Amino acid sequence: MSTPNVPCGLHLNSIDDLTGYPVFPEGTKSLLSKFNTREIWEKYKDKRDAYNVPYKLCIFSGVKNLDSGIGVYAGSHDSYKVFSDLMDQIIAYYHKHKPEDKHVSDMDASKLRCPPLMSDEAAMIVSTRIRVGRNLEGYPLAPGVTKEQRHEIMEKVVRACSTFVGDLKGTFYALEGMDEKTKNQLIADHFLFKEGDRFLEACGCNRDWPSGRGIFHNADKTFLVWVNEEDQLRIISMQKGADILAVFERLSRAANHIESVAKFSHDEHLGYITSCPTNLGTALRASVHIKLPKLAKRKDEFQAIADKYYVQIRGIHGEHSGSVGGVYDISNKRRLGRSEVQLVQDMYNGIKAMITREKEL
Ligand code: ADP
Ligand code: CIR
Repeated sequence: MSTPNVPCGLHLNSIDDLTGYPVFPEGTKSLLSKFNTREIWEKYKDKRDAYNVPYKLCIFSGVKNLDSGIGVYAGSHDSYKVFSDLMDQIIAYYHKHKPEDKHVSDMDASKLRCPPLMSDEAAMIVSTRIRVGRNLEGYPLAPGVTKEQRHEIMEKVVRACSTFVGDLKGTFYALEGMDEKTKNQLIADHFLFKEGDRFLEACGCNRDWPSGRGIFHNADKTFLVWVNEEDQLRIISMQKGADILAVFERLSRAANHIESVAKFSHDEHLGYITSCPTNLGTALRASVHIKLPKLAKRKDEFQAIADKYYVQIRGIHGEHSGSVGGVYDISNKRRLGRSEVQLVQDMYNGIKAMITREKEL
């Protein structure tokens, strides 16, 4: 028997309120609203993945937050298989990656073609950051992980990080017990994750906050590892200025080192497994904070260049934030089906084109 309709939106508190087929208001654009047909819903509504994460929880972020772009998080690696009728369509639509396609990684920084920018061009770039998301094999992802598992994961990551040497050597700081001033300063300086993201909140990623979360960083804060946020590891390399090659080289060295002591969740088709389907594959976002005051006034042209070079425009205080003082966050848009090297190259090519246009204007 098919279930009655349930109107989606912020009024829904938990998956227990999702007693019927979620119906979205006119104008909802999320991929969940596009692909969660009644047939798919009926097939999965009472199913759980291998780690006992319910289908309803995987879709609850999009059911609650009508402004979601995607609206779906995976509860574990298995969610991508057991809920494949929905997941495959999202992945094909977002990444143009079909069920038979393979993903190949390449983090060899020497293959990057990014000649240093001229000094007036480099001066437009405030800072450069590249991150990859990773999760450990043998555990559920953030929506499904238990408090105990989160602590186990944190201990494993801390142990791996304690083996770094040279410029990567650093210290781990647990979020639990961190004083407010230190925490707020780390967030303002763009080193630490923000709290209370409502998209993550809705699918259970913020449970038990701040227990089991933390941040490792080296003395210069040019290399950081976030632990147990949206993904179990976010490995981050960042510094002031425009030296993209140095940032990528450090990231690649660090990620390879962690992988040599910890096994990441990965498969041939999806690459590195992440809780958000947009991050699958490389889970890499290479960004610059860049001043483009003139180009930014020409919204359509700015967006057209971004589209042409496969880059995305964000505000400078993280996703869903706005620009401050004409500074934008420009990053690669693609994640899956291209290597890490190619994606950093996308970002370089995109900002090169934007800089050229800004100078003409
Ligand atoms: P991500 O998914 O890559 O972690 P967010 O957009 O949430 O994305 O950004 C996380 C944090 O990293 C934010 O504080 C943001 O300002 C900071 N950040 C991103 N790119 C840069 C950059 N190029 N320079 C400095 N900080 C950055
Ligand atoms: C959405 O669907 O809009 C949110 N769940 C965020 C999607 C972008 N992915 C991400 O930040 N990892």
